[in-house]
Amino acid sequence: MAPKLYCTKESGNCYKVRLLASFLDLQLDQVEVDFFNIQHRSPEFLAINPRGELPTLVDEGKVFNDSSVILVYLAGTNPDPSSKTVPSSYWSSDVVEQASIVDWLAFTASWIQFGLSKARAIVSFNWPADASEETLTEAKNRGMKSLEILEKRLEKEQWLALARPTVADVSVFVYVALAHMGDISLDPYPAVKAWIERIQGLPRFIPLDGLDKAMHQR
Ligand SMILES: N[C@@H](CCC(=O)N[C@@H](CS)C(=O)NCC(=O)O)C(=O)O
Repeated sequence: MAPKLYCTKESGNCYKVRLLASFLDLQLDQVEVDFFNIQHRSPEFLAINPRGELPTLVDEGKVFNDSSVILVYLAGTNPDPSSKTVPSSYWSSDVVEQASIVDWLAFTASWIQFGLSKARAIVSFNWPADASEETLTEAKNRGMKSLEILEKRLEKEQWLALARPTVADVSVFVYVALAHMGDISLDPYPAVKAWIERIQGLPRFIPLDGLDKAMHQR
């Protein structure tokens, strides 16, 4: 049976999982959760993921509550479409290489989540509705700082870790590509823009369609 992905269509964190699944040619059974009507905080959903967050993946009784963890699980337990070797090239069986990938997953969880992702949620979805101008400014400043960090890295490297596409790139990519939805321009970051194009050129890339539609403009 295909792993069950609880997701919502506007969510970049959910898209990361769908993108990796496409790169790996994996089928997912997608269950749409009505985020803006707060279905993710219903007792039924909290019984699956007590954090009340999307995405959540359930595979043969195992539950994964976080996009980075889901990426590691899927990339680590499946081969690339072209090879029979597990783990796929999006992960590694070497612990030092794993650590260099996890470094960027941690960057996503702190810098991207509370910077570019938060600015997009406030500007384009009015989420949370009570976010102040100060909160938005903090998110945008963090977002721009994270783009500076990425720019320096990508001036020297084609990919974030291991000199090949990995879950590090999949994880960081989406909210960077959607920075404009948080009123942040990518024009000062040419190496970041070139990296976005490289990811979009990978075989089996799926477009951001639908993710780039705002429900609200501040
Ligand atoms: N660290 C989590 C963050 C997930 C997250 O914040 N998801 C959002 C949707 S994109 C959510 O469910 N937020 C709950 C809320 O705001 O009530 C991950 O990367 O999976």
